[in-house]
Amino acid sequence: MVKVEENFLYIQSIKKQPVKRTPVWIMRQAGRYLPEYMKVRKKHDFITVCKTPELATEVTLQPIRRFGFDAAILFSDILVIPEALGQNLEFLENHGPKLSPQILEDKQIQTLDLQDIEARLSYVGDAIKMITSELNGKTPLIGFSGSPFTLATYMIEGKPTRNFKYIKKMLYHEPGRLSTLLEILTEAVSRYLAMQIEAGVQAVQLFDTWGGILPVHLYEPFSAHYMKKIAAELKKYDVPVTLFSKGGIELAKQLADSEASMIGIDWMTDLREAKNLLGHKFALQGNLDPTTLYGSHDIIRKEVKRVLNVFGGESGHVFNLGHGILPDIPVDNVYQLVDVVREISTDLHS
Ligand code: 1CP
Repeated sequence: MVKVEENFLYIQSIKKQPVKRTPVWIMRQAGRYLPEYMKVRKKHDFITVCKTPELATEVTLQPIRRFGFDAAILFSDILVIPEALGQNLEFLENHGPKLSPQILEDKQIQTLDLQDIEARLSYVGDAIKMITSELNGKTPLIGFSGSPFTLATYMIEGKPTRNFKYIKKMLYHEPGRLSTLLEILTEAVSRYLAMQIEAGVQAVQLFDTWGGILPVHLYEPFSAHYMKKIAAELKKYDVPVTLFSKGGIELAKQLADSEASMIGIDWMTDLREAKNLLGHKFALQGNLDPTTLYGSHDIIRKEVKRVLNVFGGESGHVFNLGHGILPDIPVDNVYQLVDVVREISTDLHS
């Protein structure tokens, strides 16, 4: 069993223990808005960074060194699972990820190979060991995966899309085929996250970036159901699980009967309403609108205050953005964000 450090602010707040201030980290904190990340990327392509433990360690630590965030997140991508299952993965400069061939027919689903998936992803375990050794008990490391539904969108569409035509066609015309794929992905994700926990991550997060394209009544059977299965599967490890869904309170509500410790709240949702509906059972993470970070320091202060006031001096909140940081955010504004979260939340907790 992996020992969870009791002195991590991030873990204490998830457990609703008293905290001296609100912990803060930001989704996509390692990435293109950081000049030191771009320096690494000038020399190495994205997949090479993910697959080389020394490089993955370096970029995971970059935002920790700069901002002293209260949690680090493993540098990797959700699409390493489809690749490990047998799809071909490329990241085309300025066009985003491409998976081929698209998964459209039963026979393509049958070629997906769950056997030895941990071995094909062993570079992730190696990176985790190196990162936790560098962090040396000072900052917890969060492992992650995409949710089965979000992974399925990329596997079926093959590339980023606006209308999700292929997966929605499958959803309505071949729902059994989509469920078969989601079952395979549920096993892959559960085993992958168990491997990450055994390698040393102190928490895990499931990103359901695209669950919000489902009509509300289909969110439970095609996305929430599988996320809950994974959270239940990981219960045996003493490690907090966060479920992040993007698509408003109606989706977050459908995670209420899960065995997760924390629910990630997107920027479209009223955090106060989320707290009223979910806060008695879960810690909440979020939910500053990422575009606030284009604003002046005064606007950032005002909006951070609004988010922090929802919890006041209570524990059970991890400050984050309501989705990933955008690549052209000025670094200076991230310093302002971290400073004001620390200053205001210290006052609220004193
Ligand atoms: O340098 C580059 O050009 C690559 C840009 C990049 C980065 C920095 C991609 C390609 N992925 C990542 C890292 C990443 N991805 C992390 C770790 C870094 C950190 O958080 O500090 C994480 C947690 C992810 C997760 C991820 N990848 C998600 C879920 C979270 C979210 O933001 O919604 C998704 C949907 C992806 C797919 C993906 N990977 C990369 C891109 C550009 C995309 C989005 C494609 C699209 O628009 O649909």
